[in-house]
Amino acid sequence: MCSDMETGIEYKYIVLDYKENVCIVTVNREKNLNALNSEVLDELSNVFEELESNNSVKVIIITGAGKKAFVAGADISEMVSSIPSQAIHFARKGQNLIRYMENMNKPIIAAVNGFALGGGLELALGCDFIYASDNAKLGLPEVTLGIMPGFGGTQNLSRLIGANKAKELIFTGKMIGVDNAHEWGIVNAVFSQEKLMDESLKTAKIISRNGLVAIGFAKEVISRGLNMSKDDAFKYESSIFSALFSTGDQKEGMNAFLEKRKPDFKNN
Ligand code: CO8
Repeated sequence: MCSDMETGIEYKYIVLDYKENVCIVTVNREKNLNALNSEVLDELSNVFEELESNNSVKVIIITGAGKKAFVAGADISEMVSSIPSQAIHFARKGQNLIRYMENMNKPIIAAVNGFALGGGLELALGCDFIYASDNAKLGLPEVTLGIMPGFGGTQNLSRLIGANKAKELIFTGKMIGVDNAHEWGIVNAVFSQEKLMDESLKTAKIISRNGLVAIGFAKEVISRGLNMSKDDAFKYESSIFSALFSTGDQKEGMNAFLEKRKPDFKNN
C-alpha cells in the first residue's frame, strides 16, 4: 500500500510523486511487468479523477515501475478464464479510463520506459504524447493470444499513424523498437533510460508555466476537431479562441509580454 501524500488515499498499485506542479503517476506492479488488472484500472481511474480536481497539479506524467516495462499489457492471468460478459466489462473499464484521460483538461505525457504492449501501448496512446527510452519495445500483440486490442488501440493507433501501419502492427502482433516507433510518429522523442524521466519532467515544467486554461481548451479543440469537418473545426477553434479573451490568463499573458516580464498565470 502506498499513501498519496496530497490526499491521504491509499493505493496498492500506484505511486504518486509530486514535483512542483507536475504529478508523476507510476504503475507499480514490477514483478508482473506492471500488467493492468481490474484493480490497477480502478486505481488509475480514481487517480486521474483526483488529479483533475487538484488545482496544484498542472501536468501529469505516467510511467511504469522498474527498468523493464512501462506496462506489458492487460493481465493475461485475469483474462484467461473470462467469458464475454466479463471481457466487455473489462474492456469498457479500460476504455472509460482512456476516454477520461483524453477528455481531461490537463496534459498527460507517457514516459514509456520499457515494454509497452497491448493495453500498455493503448494506455500510452491515451496520453497526449509519448516519450520513450531507447530500450522500449512497443506493440499490440493481442492477436497472438486470440483476441484483439480492446482499450481503444484499434481506433487511436489508426488515427495516429494511419490504418495501413496500424493494421500491420495489429495483424502481425510484432513488437517494434523505438527507432521504428519514432519514425512512424507513435513516439515524439527517444532518450536514454537514465534521461527519460528528467526530459519528461523538463517538458512538463515548460508546459506547466503556460496558461493552463488555454492548454486545456487547445487539447479539447485538437481532439474534438479531428472528428469534425474542417469547416466545423475551424468555427469551433475560433469560438474557443474568442472565449479565451474572457480569461484572466489572456490579460496576464499579453500584459506581461508588453511589460517585458514573465507572466504569472492564475489559471482563471
Ligand atoms: N499479463 C500478466 N502477466 C504478465 C504480463 C501480462 N500481460 N506480461 C508479463 N507478465 C508476467 C509474466 O507472466 C512473468 O510472471 P512470472 O514471473 O510469475 O512468470 C513476469 O511478468 C515477467 O515476465 P516474463 O518472464 O515473460 O519476462 P520476459 O522478459 O521473458 O518477457 C515480455 C517479457 C516479452 C513482455 C513477456 O512477458 C510478454 O510477452 N508478456 C505479454 C505481453 C502481451 O501479450 N501483452 C498483451 C496482453 S493482452 C492485452 O493487453 C489486451 C488489452 C485489451 C483488453 C481488452 C479486454 C477484454
